Amino acid sequence: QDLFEGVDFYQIDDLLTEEHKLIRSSIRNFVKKEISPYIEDWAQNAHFPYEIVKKFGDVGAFGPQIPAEYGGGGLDYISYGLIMQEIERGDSGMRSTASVQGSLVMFPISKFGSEEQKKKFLPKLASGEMLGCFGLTEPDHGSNPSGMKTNFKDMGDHYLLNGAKMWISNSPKADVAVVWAKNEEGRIHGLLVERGMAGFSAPETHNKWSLRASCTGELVFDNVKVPKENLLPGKSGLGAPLMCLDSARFGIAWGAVGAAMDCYDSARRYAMERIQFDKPIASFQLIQKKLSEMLTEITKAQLLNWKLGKLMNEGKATTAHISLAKRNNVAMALEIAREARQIHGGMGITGDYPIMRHMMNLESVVTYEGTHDIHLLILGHEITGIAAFK
Ligand code: TGC
Ligand code: FAD
Repeated sequence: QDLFEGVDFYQIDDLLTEEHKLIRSSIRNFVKKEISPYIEDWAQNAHFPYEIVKKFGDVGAFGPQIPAEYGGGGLDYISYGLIMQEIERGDSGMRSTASVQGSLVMFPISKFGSEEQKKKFLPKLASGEMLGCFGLTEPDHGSNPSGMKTNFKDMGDHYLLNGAKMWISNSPKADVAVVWAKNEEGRIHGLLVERGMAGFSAPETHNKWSLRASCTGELVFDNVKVPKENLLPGKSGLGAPLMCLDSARFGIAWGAVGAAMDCYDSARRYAMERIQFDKPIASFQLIQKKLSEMLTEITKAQLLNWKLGKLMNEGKATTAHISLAKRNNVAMALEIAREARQIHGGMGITGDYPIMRHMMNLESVVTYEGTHDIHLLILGHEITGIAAFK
């Protein structure tokens, strides 16, 4: 049974509007009803529950921060963050499905798409009638996407796309893929590649120990004829996908707090109930230390997120601001998951508690959307003006 009520030690709720709290409570209820009762089974069975896509659309989880004009939610970034936080409290893989759709598929179409592309794709992506994915990473180019090999040639009346992407969330089930590829001059552009185009396939990646309820796959392009009207006209260069990542990484900074809260909540309950040496284990100082540190770190991360949300709303957030929060909060959540696992003792490795699932999920979250160390180097670049990546 999902008894979670939220973590708000510093009355951070006072910083939220009534609308923020309403949105959070509607998504919290959604997670209690539609995700928490089933997630352990889905994850154990490596099952992506495709029916969740329509349900996410109905509850407004797809593109809440996208302008309302084409079906987005028209909400601010704090609302978006709260939605990601609540979904990831349920499961990081479920949050992946929602954040890829909103920040990595709807965002680029909304920012860089033509009027026709917006009309064709955004309402269906928002409602969950369509699922999308985002193809940047390649087998040989993960942290360094600028080296990508996927390319397209101008054939007069269409483009010819070749190459492959790897580790793509949602790809096996996606109706449309936002694919980043180089033209003949080596300039990166976004192309909308649709399911069913000849030469395009999206095989699933199996045997993951992490994000087991999310479907991950490849994108393979073998002489795919892409209509010219499927090129995103509004922006080219690596800056275009990196702008999308700013939005998605922001959502992850909030999502990680959700996963951390769930681990903390479960550990606190368990510590109060589990008797050893004739006392609840919560009586022991070492357990109290773990719980106190968890609450401290969650509270710090909540404040970080709230202020980052304000900066996003004001258009003042930089990539480095976002890197700091994504890096800090995901590492914090992973540490809390590990400590919570200790508090649960042997029970912590079972599916009776959410801990091990969160812990394994967070091993992906700490790597995708820029690894822990890449975000450190983004901050190092900001501090010194020297890019240490290359
Ligand atoms: P760099 O030289 O720094 O930048 C290239 C060009 O982009 C411009 N730029 C930006 N523009 C807009 N917004 C931003 N945030 C921007 N950041 C950079 C920059 O000004 C430059 O423009 P120009 O005109 O001079 O060309 O690029 P670099 O090649 O040195 O790379 C920097 C680095 C390493 C930080 C970057 O490549 C990086 O972030 N790497 C990590 C890759 C990554 O995060 N991949 C994520 C893939 S998607 C994913 O994981 C989804 S998981 C989703 C889920 O399931 O939830
Ligand atoms: P690498 O880049 O090979 O890095 C390996 C190690 O080397 C890391 O520790 C890294 O920090 C370190 N390293 C690399 N360069 C440097 C450097 N200059 N200095 C110091 N250390 C360095 N991608 C998408 O495009 N779309 C998706 O939807 C998507 N979903 C994903 C879902 C899952 C489950 C996973 C696991 C990944 C997903 N990714 C996606 C890919 C993800 O973004 C990449 O895994 C990530 O960017 C790292 O790339 P890589 O795995 O190739 O690791």
